[in-house]
Amino acid sequence: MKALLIDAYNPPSSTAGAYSSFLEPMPPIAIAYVAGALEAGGHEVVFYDQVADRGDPSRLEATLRRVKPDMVGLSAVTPSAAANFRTAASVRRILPGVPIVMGNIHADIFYRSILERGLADVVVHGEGEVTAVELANTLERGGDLGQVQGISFLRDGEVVRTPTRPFVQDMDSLPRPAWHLFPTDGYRIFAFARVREPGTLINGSRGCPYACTFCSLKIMGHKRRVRSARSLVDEIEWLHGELGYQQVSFTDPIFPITRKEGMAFCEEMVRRGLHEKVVWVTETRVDNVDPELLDAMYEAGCRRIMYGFETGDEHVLDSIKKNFSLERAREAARWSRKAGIQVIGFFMIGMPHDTPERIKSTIDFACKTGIDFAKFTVFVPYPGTDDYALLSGHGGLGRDRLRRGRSHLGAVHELPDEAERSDLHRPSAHERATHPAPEAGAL
Ligand code: B12
Ligand code: SF4
Repeated sequence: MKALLIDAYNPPSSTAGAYSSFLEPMPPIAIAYVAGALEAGGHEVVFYDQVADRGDPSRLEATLRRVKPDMVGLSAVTPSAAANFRTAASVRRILPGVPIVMGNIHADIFYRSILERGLADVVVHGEGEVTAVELANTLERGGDLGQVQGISFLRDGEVVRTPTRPFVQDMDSLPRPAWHLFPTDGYRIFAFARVREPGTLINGSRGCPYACTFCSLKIMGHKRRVRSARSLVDEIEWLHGELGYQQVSFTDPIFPITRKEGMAFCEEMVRRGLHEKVVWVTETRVDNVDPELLDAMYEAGCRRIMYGFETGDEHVLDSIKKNFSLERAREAARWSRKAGIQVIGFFMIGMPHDTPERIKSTIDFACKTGIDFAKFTVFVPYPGTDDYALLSGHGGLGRDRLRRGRSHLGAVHELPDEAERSDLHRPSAHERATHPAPEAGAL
């Protein structure tokens, strides 16, 4: 069948406000993975970048009429949900009989209302590759959707959810993301992670064994599943050799997680000489690095590490269950910079146990820890997290607020302690003042 996958246009002002100019179209890796799987499964895939057309409704309509898809796929995280719903409604109006399939975190959680409101015909839960192919095969032959694991759909007006599909265990067996369908010069990596251009994203592992209270990444499970160094470096070789990319950015919540895994990847990069051709950046935890591993990472081409420090206050750190100490965070930053790797610090302002004093400690920590760039975002209690449950139970969270402020622009919740919501906005002004861009031209 012919599947049309759409990256829905989410106006940058709705996710980044005053920082909109930093948001350029970024590689849609979820869609690229689903596209790769569908192609490998024998289906034709067309990708429509609604972002490039800045949501122009006439271009969407022209594309739908030209492509005449048998199925349309959309990908909804919470901040992009409204945009996906708008696009879904247009697809429904223009091509009423064509099934709309929606995946990703927001669809996974709110599948019931999405189906009942007619915003999708099928919601894909969890990891999408195997399910997308089975679903396409089933739709093509007019088979029984009830036989496809890991989906929800409406039958006679009732929501039916099929049994959960087990996660893919052999990560090397996944087809590559279909980057060949996406223009190499059509996207840019987030400014703080951009070292060399063109760059794209790479996924080295899925799942996370930690349980931070603010984290909504449960969609890929608790058990971490890892690709082999060989498979990863094969992909980097392809991205560089055939598609011309000069940088890859890991999308994993944590990469590497162990020294063994990190060393194996670094050795393979050096063995194939790719360390001299491609730079890479990654996000990991401060308690997963040590000086020897960091030296090896630099040698293998790693130029920036993003650490989720989150806060500069020990009490808040404990309350969000990060399970490391501020001292360890300082050490990791020092070791990384000593190895020659720039440090990007992620911080959240306004977590449930924050107070004005604790927020000040976070800003102090960011200023004094010797990191290269600090990114402050206003904490958002995403659906599906412990913090969402906590704040909803508290009466401190209105759904209307979540709808308005879900993208780290403004607080959507009341803090149990004495901080005012306005306190949560100030630190973003510090961001560029105290932390110039890591490299000239990066921002
Ligand atoms: C890479 C990434 C991006 C990339 C690509 C996103 C994409 N959609 O492909 C870019 C840079 C574009 C991006 C942008 C944003 N992101 Co982002 N991103 C990530 C990141 C780091 C990795 C995601 C990843 O590894 N994907 C790999 C693929 C394989 O997994 P997946 O995305 O879950 O997709 C699978 C399934 O969900 C499913 N699936 C997904 N979509 C579909 C569609 C169909 C049709 C089917 C069948 C299946 C399916 O199948 C896929 C393959 O298995 C995550 C954090 C993390 N470490 O996971 C944040 C994260 C997903 N992003 C987040 C946010 C907030 C944003 C932005 C709003 C940031 C901003 N302020 O602009 C924007 C919104 C994007 C938009 N569309 O408007 C939040 C979402 C929070 C939430 N609960 O909703 C996360 C969780 C980070 C965080 N902790 O805050 N992001
Ligand atoms: S924030 Fe990172 S370390 Fe914590 S649970 Fe989420 S993915 Fe894991």
